[in-house]
Amino acid sequence: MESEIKEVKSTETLATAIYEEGWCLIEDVVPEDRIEPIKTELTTMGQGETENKPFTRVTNGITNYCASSINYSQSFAEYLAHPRVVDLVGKLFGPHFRVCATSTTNNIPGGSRKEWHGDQPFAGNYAGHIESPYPDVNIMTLTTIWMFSSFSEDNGGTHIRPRSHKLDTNPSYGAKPSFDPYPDEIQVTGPAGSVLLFDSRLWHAGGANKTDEPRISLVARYAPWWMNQNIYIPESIEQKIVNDDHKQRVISYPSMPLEVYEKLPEVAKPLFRHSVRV
Ligand SMILES: O=C(O)CCC(=O)C(=O)O
Repeated sequence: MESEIKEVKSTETLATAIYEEGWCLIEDVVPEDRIEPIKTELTTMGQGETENKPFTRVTNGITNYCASSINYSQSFAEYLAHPRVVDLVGKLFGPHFRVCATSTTNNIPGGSRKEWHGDQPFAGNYAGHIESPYPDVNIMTLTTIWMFSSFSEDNGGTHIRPRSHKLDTNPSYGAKPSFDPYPDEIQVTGPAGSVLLFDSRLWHAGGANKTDEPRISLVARYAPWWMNQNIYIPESIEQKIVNDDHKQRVISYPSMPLEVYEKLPEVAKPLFRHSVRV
C-alpha cells in the first residue's frame, strides 16, 4: 500500500506566505487522538460559570463563544507552543512574543455567514483599534484558528481575501457590517488538527454552516511583547477610559488566575505569563 507523504513547508516558506499572501495553513499540529477530547471541552467550557457569564455565549447547549478559553481548559495549551507554530511566530515577531487572547469560535449548525473584519487592533468597530487608514506597518498581531472540526465549504470554513492585509482599512471600519462576497475571496478548508494562521489585518469572515454539526474551533492571537493589550482586561484603567466613550464596543479577555497558570504545561507558560492575575 502506498502511503501519502505530505510536504512539510519550512518556516521561511510559511513566513513568506504570511508576508505576501497574508495567511498560511499548517496541518497535523494536534495529534489525531487528542482532537475529540479537546473538542468536547471546547463545546462545554465556561457554561454556568458566574464569573465568565458576560464573556460566554451558549446556544442549544453548545458554547459558541468563550473569551479567555484557556482559563477553562488547558488541554490545547501545549499545541499553542508546538515547534512549527512557535518557530514561525518567532520568525515574524522575534523571540519575545505571547498569546494575547484565546477564544472559542464554534460555528453553530444553521449559522449564517459572519461579517468581514480584521482582528484587534484592526477591528474598527471595537475599542482599542488603530484608526483607518492605518499606517503601513509590519505585522503586529497574528490570528490563529485551530480546527477541532475539519473546515469545509459546507460547515463554514473561514472566508478570507488573500493580500488584503496590505490594504489600509477593512470593512469593520464602515458604518454598517459587511457580509457581501468578493470575487477574489477564498474559503479556507482543512482537516481537524490543522491551524490557519494569518496577519490580523487580513479581511476574514466565518462562513455559513449549512450542516447539522457545529464547526468547533479555537482562536488564539499572538503578539510581540510591545503590543499593549491592557484595554482588553476587564476593569483595567484603559478599558474604563474607553468605556466613557459610549460610541465604542468593548471586548474583554479576562486575565489568567495564578492556579490556572500553574497547571499549564511548561512549554506553554512563556506564552501566558504576562496575563497572570495576581
Ligand atoms: O470562525 C471563523 O471562521 C472566523 C473567526 C473570526 O472571524 C475571528 O475570531 O475573528
